[in-house]
Amino acid sequence: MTVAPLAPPCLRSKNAVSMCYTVSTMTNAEIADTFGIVGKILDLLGENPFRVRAYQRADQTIATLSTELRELYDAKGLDGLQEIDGIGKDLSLKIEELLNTGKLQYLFDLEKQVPKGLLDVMQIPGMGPKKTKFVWEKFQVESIADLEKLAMSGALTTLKGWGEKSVANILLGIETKRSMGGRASIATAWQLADQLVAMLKRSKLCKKVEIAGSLRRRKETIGDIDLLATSDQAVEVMQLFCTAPGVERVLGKGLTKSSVILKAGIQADLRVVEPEVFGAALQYFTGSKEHNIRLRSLAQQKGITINEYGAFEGTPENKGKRIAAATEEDVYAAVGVPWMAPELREDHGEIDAALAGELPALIEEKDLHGDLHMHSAFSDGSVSMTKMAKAAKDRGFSYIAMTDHASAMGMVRGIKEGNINEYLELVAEAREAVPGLIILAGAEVDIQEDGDLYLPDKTLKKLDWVVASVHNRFNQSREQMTKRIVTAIENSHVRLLAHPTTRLLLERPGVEFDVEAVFSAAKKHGVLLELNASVSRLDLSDVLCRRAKDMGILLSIDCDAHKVMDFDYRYGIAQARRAWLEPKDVVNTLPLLPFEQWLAS
Ligand code: DGT
Ligand code: CA
Ligand code: CA
Ligand code: ZN
Repeated sequence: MTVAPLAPPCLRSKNAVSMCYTVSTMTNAEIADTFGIVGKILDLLGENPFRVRAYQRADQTIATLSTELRELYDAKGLDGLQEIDGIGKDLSLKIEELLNTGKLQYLFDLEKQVPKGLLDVMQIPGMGPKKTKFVWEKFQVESIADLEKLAMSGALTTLKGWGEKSVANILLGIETKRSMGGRASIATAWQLADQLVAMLKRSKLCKKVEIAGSLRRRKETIGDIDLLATSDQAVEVMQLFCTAPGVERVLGKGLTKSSVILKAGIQADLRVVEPEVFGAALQYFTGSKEHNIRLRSLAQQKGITINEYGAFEGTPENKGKRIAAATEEDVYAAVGVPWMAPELREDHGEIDAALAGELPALIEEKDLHGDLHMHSAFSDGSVSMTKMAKAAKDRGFSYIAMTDHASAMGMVRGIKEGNINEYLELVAEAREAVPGLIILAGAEVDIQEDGDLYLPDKTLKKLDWVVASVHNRFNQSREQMTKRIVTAIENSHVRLLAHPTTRLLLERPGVEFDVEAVFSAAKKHGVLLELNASVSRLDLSDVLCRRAKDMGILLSIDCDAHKVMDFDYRYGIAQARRAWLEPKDVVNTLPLLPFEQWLAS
């Protein structure tokens, strides 16, 4: 085994004699992924479920951590790492090894025990570790292609525990994975981009560094990362970028533009431009393409040409005079359009709105005053209600709803008819322990197959706040699913429909229902629709949130937190802004008193 160097070799240039960058050998995203893979292999090998779970949790926790492990480790060593939820001695040592060497011996040893493609196989919905192990041992399946061939051959349908329907689902899963292929979640891309930006800034080689492209527009999935910089040492910048620790291979290295594939599998492009045209370049490379086309055609009507070098009178080929380029504001102003937030730039009517002076006053994270959907250890959360409540108060909230699961599914814990009083007592304890925070006693109740809720009305009546959501039987017909959800909305106790489509970002498409029918029912019965801000869901999508807003339906932006670190609203707020949401469209922007009035109304 070759050991990676502790830090990349110092880069030297004639006017930077002592330039040496200390950079982390691995990003949080890469370390999280490493643990995720370990968890999957252990699962496949039939290891102790607690160990499997420990790695899965470490994956999730680290992927959403707001501090860099490198910084934490440099500041406080192993102790600092162990302060993170779910990171004990063993995992902290593994993080240390990854930070210092970029590798994990334990994973090498595990990888020898399974074919690589099996990990992809296990990610196909319906192919849990047991089934994956089965097709591996019985049919020598070692890749998705093998699995597809096997499923198509019909050999599986006759087996016990498989059946035609589940095989059809597996084939659908393979198809879905293929069609979603090639894009990364915003969380992954954002973290990797921030790393690259930080490295470029630390180098002192660049004056300005900005994220552009779909990531600046905060799309939920990202095709590739686009970075833009100004520098008078472009050659050194290109060298630094192409040898960054997260780089797997270099696709192209030029004087002012380079493209690399990161170890995480995402492409990143960096362009260095002249400072005088930075605004024009930022506007151009932020896109979207459709927005730019619309802006350019508007410019054309005024005899102006816009490209990545600026706005020109006439055409640049005619030596037209450059009238704007330094800032984005200047470029838009040259066409008579007010600047607008990147999240709006999708050619969804934003240029007309800007011209009419009717751009939305987009919601910001600081507008939120509460959260109406979260879990404690009473169901599948990892900490007590009091701990969750304290964390909510610490982040400045004045009210929350505690909404542990009430579900018939495999979950041992959670709210049942028989333990509701015990649950309410715990809420009372949390209220006492965290004065100054209003805690609604709530539940996230399963919508059963026929639309009935898992808890009877007499139990629901004891709660302050009822959230309803679909957690199983995703394959019902569109008609059945519509009826199922509408029936739940009609239950007078229900206040919020959580993660309405049930989709998992990049993993599972949402269920099918008649959006008009469900949204109209929500409006009619005053039921809130959720923008579930958990980055694994981001449900409703931007398009559906905007539809809800346009129909005059109130939304609630909730983290669906299962642990303290889940209170991260970045992605949900980004999604809300892409949906043109303003504070008035979102119920949990209400300060406490108006919220209480709304609740009572
Ligand atoms: P992605 O990477 O698929 O998530 O989406 P974007 O929007 O980041 O697309 P990308 O990386 O191909 O290009 C970045 C921006 O550069 C894009 O939003 C607008 C601009 N751009 C790229 N190619 C073209 C083009 O052919 N025409 C125009 N008008 N703009 C382009
Ligand atoms: Ca891009
Ligand atoms: Ca690109
Ligand atoms: Zn939940």
